[in-house]
Amino acid sequence: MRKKSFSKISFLLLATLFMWIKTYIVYKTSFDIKIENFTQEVILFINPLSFLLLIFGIGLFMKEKNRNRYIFGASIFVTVLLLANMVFYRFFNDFLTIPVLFQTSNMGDLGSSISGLFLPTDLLMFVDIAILFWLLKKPTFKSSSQLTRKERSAYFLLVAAVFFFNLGLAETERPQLLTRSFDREMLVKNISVYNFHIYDAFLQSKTSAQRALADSNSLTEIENYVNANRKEPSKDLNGIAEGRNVILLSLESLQSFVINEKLNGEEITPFLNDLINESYYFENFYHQTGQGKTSDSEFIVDNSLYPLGRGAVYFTNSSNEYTATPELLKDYGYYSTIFHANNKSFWNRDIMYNTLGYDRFFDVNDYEVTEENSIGWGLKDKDFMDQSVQHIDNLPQPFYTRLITLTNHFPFELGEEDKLIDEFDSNSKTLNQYIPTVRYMDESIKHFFEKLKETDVYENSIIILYGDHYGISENHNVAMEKFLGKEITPFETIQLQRVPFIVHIPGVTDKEPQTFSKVAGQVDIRPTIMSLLGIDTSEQIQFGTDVFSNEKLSFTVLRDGSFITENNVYTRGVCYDKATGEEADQAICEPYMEKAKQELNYSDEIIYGDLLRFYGEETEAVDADSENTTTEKN
Ligand code: GP9
Ligand code: MN
Repeated sequence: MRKKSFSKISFLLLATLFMWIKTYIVYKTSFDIKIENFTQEVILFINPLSFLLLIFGIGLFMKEKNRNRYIFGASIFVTVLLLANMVFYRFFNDFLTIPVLFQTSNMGDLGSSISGLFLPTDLLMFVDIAILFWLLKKPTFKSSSQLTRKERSAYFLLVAAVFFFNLGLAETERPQLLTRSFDREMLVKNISVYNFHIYDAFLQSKTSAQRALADSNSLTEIENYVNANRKEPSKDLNGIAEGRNVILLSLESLQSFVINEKLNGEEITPFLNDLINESYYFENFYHQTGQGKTSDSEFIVDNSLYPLGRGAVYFTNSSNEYTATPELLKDYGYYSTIFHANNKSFWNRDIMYNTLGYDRFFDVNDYEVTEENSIGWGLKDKDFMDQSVQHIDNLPQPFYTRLITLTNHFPFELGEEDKLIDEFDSNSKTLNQYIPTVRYMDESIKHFFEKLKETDVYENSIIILYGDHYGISENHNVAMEKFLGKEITPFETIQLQRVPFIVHIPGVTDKEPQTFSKVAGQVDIRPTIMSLLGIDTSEQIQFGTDVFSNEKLSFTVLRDGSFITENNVYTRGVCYDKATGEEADQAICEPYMEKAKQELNYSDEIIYGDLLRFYGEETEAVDADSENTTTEKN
């Protein structure tokens, strides 16, 4: 374009330049995007350009007087979008998706967490906006005339060229980029945070259509897969807890690295360490949650399905058909409840619990909550346990229940009187405070056991404890390195996704406790419970396996597509040797790569297509006309 053309779009170019530099600075300072080589750095640098030129370019269709105002407005919009991602990333280590944005009913309760995430330096994000505002009034930028058609075409041709150059480069670096949609870091790294949002919008419309297009045939392939991978439950333990109550303790943000660990000579989880010596304990057990955090863990535990790659299934698919544990257990006379002292609508729980078949949800209104017995997110865990046991004592038996703790939640606040161990000393306030809140949660679990033992419920129950998801994100790697005394590589990051999984069966595990090192994940919890109760689930569509089964495959896939096997960890496209933590030959991980992707995709298909609504229907069809259906299946 000639010089004159340039002057017509000088304001646009300036706005683009500002936003471009700003985005790159944010990439480098606020997101943890791993760059492995020079090409990747180039891709990261150029990736915001095509989107910015496009969105600002829309102004070129406007009258001169509106054009710069539009560009100014668009700058504010893009800045707010970027800032929203920055703030979200600070805690969740993840980028925003459309379903997450619609989880507005969570926002009100997030109060203390959100305000704690903003930093004074965030205001710097608006420096260029202020400059643009000032320039908006300057005559040099004001009186540029309309672009000719030719000039406009040339402009958009250039935008397209920039975009395809970027995409081409990205595809060579990362083949199949767009089919691995759950790996958001890869997408942002390669096509920019902005184009990622456009892609996310596309996925949103695609998944909305998926339910409408699904029919009972969609389930056949998945059923075949699940049936082919089904394992026999454990021979020794099957039915060992028949007819007993099931009590699940969902332990907020508890990771395995604190188990049997000390700070300044003091155990961080003394009670759990003792309990492990009277229980079955799995030291290589992984959480499999995504953006839905606690609610995702609940979903996995009750359904043995994976949560979604984007958004929280508790919000996006709360009116689906499921065959969750409460529903299955109803046939065996079980009464199902949830205990959680938070607003009932947080994570859309009230709606989802109904869908899953729970009989009763004891929410914040069922607890006596005062200023004295509250901290951070609400009722302190110890008081929560105390009051919950009183309710439990009055439940009809047998029951299936889950207690969801809260005190050990970011920002990990605790009153002086509850600090039973020192804070850690590092540059991360989060990790420092995490240690005493974990210690406090441990104390509250001890209290729970003591109180429960005073009732006649204890002896007739099995108690299963698990960490819901990580508490310390990768943003605190420097502090974690200090704590663990080793470098946090992508391999270690996966190993940090281990959460405790403890199965306590009074009268059984206290006599013969055992620690298992086989690889397992939250998806295995439901089949394990069912097997202990002696309930047959061979008709169910589930992705997990009874952890006590001898046939159980040592394989667990995480929601971002990373997976763990007996000897290896696969993450971010690299295969690692578990024994050394060093890179291993890719071929070793190869056989599991397809399986990992397939499981997640099948589970997604079930949820997006609401396929379980066809389940009974299909079985009936098989009974009525088995020959026909068999032909269809093949
Ligand atoms: C909120 C609690 C915490 O009720 O379960 O949710 P999280 O932020 O951990 O998903
Ligand atoms: Mn949680």
